[in-house]
Amino acid sequence: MDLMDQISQYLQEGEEEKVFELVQQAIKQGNTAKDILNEGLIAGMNVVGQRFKAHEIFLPDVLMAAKAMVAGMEELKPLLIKTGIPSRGKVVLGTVQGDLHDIGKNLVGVMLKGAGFEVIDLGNDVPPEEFLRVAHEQQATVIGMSALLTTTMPIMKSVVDLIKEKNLYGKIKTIIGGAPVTKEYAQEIGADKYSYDASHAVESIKELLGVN
Ligand code: B1M
Repeated sequence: MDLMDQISQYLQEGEEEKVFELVQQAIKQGNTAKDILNEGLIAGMNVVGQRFKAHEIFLPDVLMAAKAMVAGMEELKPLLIKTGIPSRGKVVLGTVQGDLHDIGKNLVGVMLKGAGFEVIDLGNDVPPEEFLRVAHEQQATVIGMSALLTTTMPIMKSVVDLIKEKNLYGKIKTIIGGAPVTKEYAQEIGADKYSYDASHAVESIKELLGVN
């Protein structure tokens, strides 16, 4: 089995230490952070999602896999974040209210920092007003929202509606993402951008802010 498949396999089994070690090994062997992330960690997590949906595994298994994913991501962080780049803009980031899934959101944060953006990460379960309050306080021009549950997606609309209500539409831009979110949904609720993954989110935010 190749190293990426092993990372994926151990992640599926929730073997945190093994994933950590193998990611270190993959880095030493010269694999790129992007490949380790996509072909190892995310590939493994996708299988976990499918097996959970099919009731082949249960919530504690998903939690263990998530912990293994976080362990692997910790090793990749320094490779994804370059230091000393002047700030290209401020982004307020969070997983919306009622939603505790933060792995994808954290990845978006890491990639944004890597691209030189200042990220104010509000964590998960973030109420609409909190996104607005912090964006206003910090004079951030972009709000990034993540949702992994179909039931929490409407909170994204609440944030956009609140922006409109406060006459800040166009001044504060929004970008949304997460597994159930689509481009069509972004258009429907009036979000400025939708991104399907963390790298694409960086490109979209650059477009929103007119930086390259
Ligand atoms: Co849960 N979960 N989960 N879960 N979980 C899903 C989302 C689910 C699809 C699993 C399934 O049934 N197949 C399902 C949702 C069904 C639905 O609504 N359609 C589900 C469910 C049902 C639940 C619970 C309700 C289970 C229960 O309690 N019975 C519960 C809800 C808790 C809550 O939030 N209130 C729950 C709990 C959990 C854990 C806590 C165990 C754990 C989360 C741990 C954590 O995040 N710290 C967990 C996990 C790990 C998953 C799966 C397996 C994996 C999610 C993940 O981290 N993927 C997930 C299945 C799946 O998505 N395939 C599932 C890896 C991550 C890198 O991808 O987050 O998609 P993702 O991020 C991507 C893109 O989406 C994008 O970039 C990232 C990649 O580069 N992206 C953005 C994300 N945010 C973005 C923001 C952007 C731009 C791009 O701009 C700002």
